[in-house]
Amino acid sequence: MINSEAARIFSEIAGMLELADENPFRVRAYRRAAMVVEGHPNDISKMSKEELKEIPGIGDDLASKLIEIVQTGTCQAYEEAKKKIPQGLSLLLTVPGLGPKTARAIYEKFRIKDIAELERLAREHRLKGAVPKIKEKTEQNILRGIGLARMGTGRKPIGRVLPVAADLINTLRATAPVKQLEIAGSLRRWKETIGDIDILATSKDPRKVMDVFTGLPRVKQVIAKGDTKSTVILPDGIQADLRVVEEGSFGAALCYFTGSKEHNIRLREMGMKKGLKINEYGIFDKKGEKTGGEKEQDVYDALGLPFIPPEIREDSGEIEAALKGILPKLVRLEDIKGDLHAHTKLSDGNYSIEEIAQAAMKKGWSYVAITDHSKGLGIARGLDEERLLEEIKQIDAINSKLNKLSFRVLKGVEVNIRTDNTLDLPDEILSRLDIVNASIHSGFRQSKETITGRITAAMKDPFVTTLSHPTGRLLGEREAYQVDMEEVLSTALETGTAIEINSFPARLDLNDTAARRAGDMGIPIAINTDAHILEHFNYMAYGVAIARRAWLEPKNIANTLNVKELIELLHKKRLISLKKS
Ligand code: DGT
Ligand code: CA
Ligand code: CA
Ligand code: ZN
Repeated sequence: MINSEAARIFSEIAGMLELADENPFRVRAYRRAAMVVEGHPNDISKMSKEELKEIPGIGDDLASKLIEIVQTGTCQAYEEAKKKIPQGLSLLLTVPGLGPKTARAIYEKFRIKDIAELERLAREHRLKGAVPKIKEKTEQNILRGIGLARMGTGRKPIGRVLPVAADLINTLRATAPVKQLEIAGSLRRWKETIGDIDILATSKDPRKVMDVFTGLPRVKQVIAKGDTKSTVILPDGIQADLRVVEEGSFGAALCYFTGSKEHNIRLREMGMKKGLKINEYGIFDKKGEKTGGEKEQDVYDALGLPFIPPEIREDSGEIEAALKGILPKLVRLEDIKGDLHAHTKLSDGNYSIEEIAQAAMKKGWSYVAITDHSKGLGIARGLDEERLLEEIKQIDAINSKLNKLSFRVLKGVEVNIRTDNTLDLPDEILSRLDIVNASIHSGFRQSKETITGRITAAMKDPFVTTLSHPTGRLLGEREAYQVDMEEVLSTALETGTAIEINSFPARLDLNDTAARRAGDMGIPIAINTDAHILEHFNYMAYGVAIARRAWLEPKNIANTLNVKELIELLHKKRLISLKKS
């Protein structure tokens, strides 16, 4: 998210001002701003200046700088501050945990030119003793900081990369002489983490395209610049490749650079068996004559295959299915009829039930479930029985107003699964709800047996309709807790509980492989956004992409049903348990 990038810039500015012995109040203002921006739950790139100014510690000036950072990836104040201190020193300030005074002392002693040099000095214990106040512990901290900074240049969660790529595409379309322009690579396949952005273009003036691309203000570093291919580093350490290809090769190149590599290799082998050479330039017959390559479909046509959607090009059975004519009809965003997981300002969301309903209607959906947290989640102002009953009343009132619009607000809750296997609210109240999402928010470090036991116990409750974010992972932040997925899935099947694909970009939980397994087993899957602000409804696209990567069709997805069918499906277990008792 851009928040962490903005926070990093502010904290570097603070460090540089401090070194320049500037007004300590300004230094502190930047430090504080870095902290609140980092911790802010909303994406600052989605906020207006007025909204930014409402953040404590952000005044008019800092709000303008945030907008500048969102738009250009940097701000004037940062660039100017950097000019005032030596480059080696400003590099040292980017190492997390290395304070400005220590950085200056190290710089003055060693005149370091790059981070690798600092790493070597710390590893060889040459800082200790040479620079006052540096002890062995400080050296260890520096090494840890360097490691952290490196992690920032590794694979990135798709939610952090896609908005950057979309922005880049828009800018290139507006400012570079391009004809066709497409995203390829893992991003087009919607992999959950992205190594780098791959963009393909056609143009009458490839050189000019390269000039524009490498000269964009948000480009932090140009790694390579050629006549038809360039590589740059964008804010947040995101790397992007741009290639300009011949129009007659665009389709073949798009197929090649979309990958995956494994999928490409299969296509090339199949081509060879037919006496065809298939590469990024096109399709060539035995005589070496080009027979196609302008359109991506040319490649599949040459092999007698239907179009294979990018999301499943992983050589995990898609070629065989295509040959047999049994490719899945993957679920599309348009198939989704509503969202079964959203938070209002009664718990930790930012909007009212009405505002959420209006936003869901605008998406073209016919229902949305209000699922605030239950009381156990104190930090999220979780609802107790009394406040939940009050919310139910409000929803009833809103629904009677919305009746004519054939839109329904579903009554729900995100009930906490406690560490002792019980649910946070009694069945009497759960039974009054349409949607009960059960989820784990505590005890992440418990054993696999314990956590699996908690989840399966929750699913055995007749009123729990859905298991939410089943593994609790936060991409790049927190590992999944230990859980026996196979047992969770078989319990879901036995009890008739739906499993969620949580679309929040940091979660994407279930992931594609587990979701594919769930679909194969015939478990109903709910693709939910877990919206806390209205813009989060846009995250549905990520969840749908995970479902597509999991080979799921509309029939696998509970929230492609209309509201009546949906409730019938999710309440089947209630009827069964009623009959039993
Ligand atoms: P990433 O960037 O690690 O998330 O994953 P990709 O799939 O975007 O990989 P990348 O950027 O290295 O290359 C883009 C595509 O180019 C890749 O999906 C397939 C194609 N490609 C790259 N190297 C090779 C190769 O050695 N052989 C074949 N057949 N295709 C390749
Ligand atoms: Ca890539
Ligand atoms: Ca690449
Ligand atoms: Zn939630």
